[in-house]
Amino acid sequence: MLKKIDCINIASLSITKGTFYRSKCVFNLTELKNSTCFYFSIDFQNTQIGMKKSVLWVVLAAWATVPFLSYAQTDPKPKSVFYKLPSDTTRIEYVVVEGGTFTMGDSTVSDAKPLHPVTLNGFYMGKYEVTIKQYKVFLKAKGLPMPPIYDQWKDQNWHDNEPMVYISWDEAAEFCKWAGGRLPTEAEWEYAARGGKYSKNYRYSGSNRPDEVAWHSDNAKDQRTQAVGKLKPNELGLYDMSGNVWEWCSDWYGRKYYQVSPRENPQGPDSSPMGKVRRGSSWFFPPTRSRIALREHYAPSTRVYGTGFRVVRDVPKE
Ligand SMILES: [Ca+2]
Repeated sequence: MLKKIDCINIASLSITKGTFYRSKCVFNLTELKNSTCFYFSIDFQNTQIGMKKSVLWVVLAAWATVPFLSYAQTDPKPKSVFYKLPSDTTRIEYVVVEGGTFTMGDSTVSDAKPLHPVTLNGFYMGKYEVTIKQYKVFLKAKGLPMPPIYDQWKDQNWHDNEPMVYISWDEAAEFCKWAGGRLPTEAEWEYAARGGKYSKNYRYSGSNRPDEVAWHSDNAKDQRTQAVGKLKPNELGLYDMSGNVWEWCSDWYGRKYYQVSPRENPQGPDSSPMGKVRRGSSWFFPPTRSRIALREHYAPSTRVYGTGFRVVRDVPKE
């Protein structure tokens, strides 16, 4: 991909003798004939092309323009917004997820059948899983202690840039409310994990190769949570939707819910003995578990080393 600075260089290039570079191509400009015609040669991928200076300018202008067009078509940049936490200067970054219709579910997964269209309003979604640093601000404001680490992790310390874990669904929901947001619905989570309107239909959130986007049992260092945002983001710019920690969703889990789900902004069943939905898998599970479509559930009171959350906000009314 041509960087902007390269375009500027090309635009301001004085065509004389010399060599310049664009992406992986090398242009050797050699004045062939000292005449009014100003012929030049270009060595491009071992092919020498001679042309008039006037033609050369047209070629260079077209060459410089194409990357901008392809950039606009293939690399959209969803916007981010920041909101400060109530009691501190610490902020949470949210990606603006435009509403739309997508196909939810997976016909090969027993509790993710059938494939069904879902239409969602737009929302803001936390770019990262909520970190320990951010959660500490909440605990301090509420006068609450950190939960105990009861796992056999070699390193028993809390690392600020890792996702918060050992929190129940209620605690996660309370944090979201305090921060001015809420937990995502299961449909919002899946829509965002699939890249929203920019989806490239990956199997994992941002790639077909889990190692590129997800911390899982085969690549998580020290067999524990990892700092957020270190792997490749998905099409929306969201990190760690697949892997690192499971993420609590607002819905109760319904094994057959997809068979009866309303099309617009589904909220999940009214209740369930199987607990709340959590999605995306964690560092503890094998890579295949972090497939976007797979569903999971847990009792809302459960606190474990592999379940965290991220915050969603409704788009402010104008
Ligand atoms: Ca995750």
